[in-house]
Amino acid sequence: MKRLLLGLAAFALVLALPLPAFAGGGRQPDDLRELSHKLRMYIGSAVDVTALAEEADYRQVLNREFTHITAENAMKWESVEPQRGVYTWEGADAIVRNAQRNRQKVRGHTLVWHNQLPTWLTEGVADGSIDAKELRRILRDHIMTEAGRYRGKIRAWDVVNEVVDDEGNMRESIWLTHLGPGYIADAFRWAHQADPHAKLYINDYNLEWNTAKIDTTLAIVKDLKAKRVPIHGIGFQGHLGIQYDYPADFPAVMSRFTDLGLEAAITEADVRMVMPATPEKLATQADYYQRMLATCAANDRCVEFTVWGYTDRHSWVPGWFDGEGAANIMDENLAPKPAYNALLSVRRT
Ligand code: 9MR
Repeated sequence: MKRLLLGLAAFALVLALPLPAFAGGGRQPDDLRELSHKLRMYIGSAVDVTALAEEADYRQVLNREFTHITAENAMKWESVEPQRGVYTWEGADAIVRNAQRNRQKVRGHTLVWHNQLPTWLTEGVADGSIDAKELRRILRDHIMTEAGRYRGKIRAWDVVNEVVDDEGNMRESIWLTHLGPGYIADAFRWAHQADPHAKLYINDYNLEWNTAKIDTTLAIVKDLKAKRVPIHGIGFQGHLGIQYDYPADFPAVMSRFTDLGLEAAITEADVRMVMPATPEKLATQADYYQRMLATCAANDRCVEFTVWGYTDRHSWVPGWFDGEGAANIMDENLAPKPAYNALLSVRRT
């Protein structure tokens, strides 16, 4: 009897101890690569091609921590074909090679966008020297050439990026204006022809919460599927800021897309703040990051969580939002911030 009581007391003591944060699989993972394996999903980062070439510490942490990468700029049209017919693949090739050496999958970003187009193209369209028929041929060639070059080396392509505006209209772009809305289906078909095994995505920002954009994007996906166009994935960029409420409906929004049979990815996560950073702001940022990753981990069809750069040393945020910054999970010296540790505590639910 005494033994039984002692046993019960010991059991009660065990119950009273705080559970480790990573309750599902015992101890918390040591780094994001281990977390990626435990969650059975890819954890990625955007890559700055200059930093990859010139900063050994940046390269080392990138290759240690991540199981997926996206070229931040090196695969965009202006980077790969700055003059008509003159291709500059060096940056994109270096990123793909580095990924292969380090057992990282690659997200191709991006085949069709309204930004970072080469000037020969935008000026040619503006001055009428490139007409609609030629423009369509140019777009086809671009997709076939780039997706073809990396055939078999890209897990997923952002085929079209940001094609819906914040009011929920089809975005005004040279593509919509000159080719009509059918350019989207064309782009997916061409990409599939060029690389039949790549998962083909539509990708956008504010899609975590903007209902007008969500509804239009859902309508586009349904229309493409009805026409048997090869579309496989929905990308939520995940550019958040702590001065705004966290988009609490995000899990439900993601399900509306995955219920259509798409896979999902969070493709460009970062969480900016008005500077200076304080411990409170960094704690809020950590919470936002954790909730984004948890949203992906809770959805069986969400396969990838990628941050838009992993260090505050290289971030698009200060250059775009006056007075804002500190959006990434490591600081400028590559020391983990609270957000990094918060990610490590996420588990599958
Ligand atoms: O991070 C990219 C930055 O270096 C470029 O100057 C910018 C140009 O438009 O594009 C940034 O990346 C964007 C991405 O390609 C698409 N979604 C929004 C990202 C942040 O602007």
